[in-house]
Amino acid sequence: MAFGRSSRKRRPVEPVTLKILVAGGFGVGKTTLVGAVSEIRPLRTEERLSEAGRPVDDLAGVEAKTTTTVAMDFGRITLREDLVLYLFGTPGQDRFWFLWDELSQGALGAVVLADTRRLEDCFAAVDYFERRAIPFAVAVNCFEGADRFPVETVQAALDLDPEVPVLLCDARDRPSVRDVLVAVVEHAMARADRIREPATT
Ligand SMILES: Nc1nc2c(ncn2[C@@H]2O[C@H](COP(=O)(O)OP(=O)(O)OP(=O)(O)O)[C@@H](O)[C@H]2O)c(=O)[nH]1
Ligand SMILES: [Mg+2]
Repeated sequence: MAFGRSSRKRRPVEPVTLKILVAGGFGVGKTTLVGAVSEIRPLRTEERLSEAGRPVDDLAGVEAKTTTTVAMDFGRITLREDLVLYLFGTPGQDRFWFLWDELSQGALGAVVLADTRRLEDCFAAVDYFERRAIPFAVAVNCFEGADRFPVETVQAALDLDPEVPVLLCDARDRPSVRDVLVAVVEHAMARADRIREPATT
């Protein structure tokens, strides 16, 4: 039989693919995070920061930054043999808000990256996901020189529901980013389970 032997081999697992957004304020490290974990060469849409944008592009804390995302970042990570995440990094600047609705279509969950030196920059992302009931985790990108706060302080400052995971991370570090992504997926799955099986009283 022509295909006899190969048909006895273990069938490759068809992985579940999930879409995760990576959001947060301007220059908080979204593009860096996607690039750190992606197993494919990440798609980037970077443009050079221009003199014209200087009054609105606040570079405090990220003075070395020379480019900004104008559409999205895209990357992929296999969390398990049967679970692949597609990562969509959003543009950080307010003038690109109109892209968010498009990018968030079909997303399982989101990472909101935060920088404790300018925590208010992530308020808009937190509001966006809360309003649309998209599960998210907050990841504090620990830049050198930024004060370290316990996760409880960040949770309180952002007025988050207690079940929203808050983690400290380094957006440049693959294992650290992986932990954040696992937290988002677990949180989203747990919430989906709760919705499917409402508590019986
Ligand atoms: N020290 C330090 N620098 C970082 C870290 N993450 C990002 N950076 C730097 O901070 C700057 C901003 O990073 P990006 O990844 O471009 O930020 P972004 O959120 O994609 O920015 P926009 O798309 O413009 O909103 C870059 O110069 C990075 O090299 C970090 O964890 N620590
Ligand atoms: Mg970016």
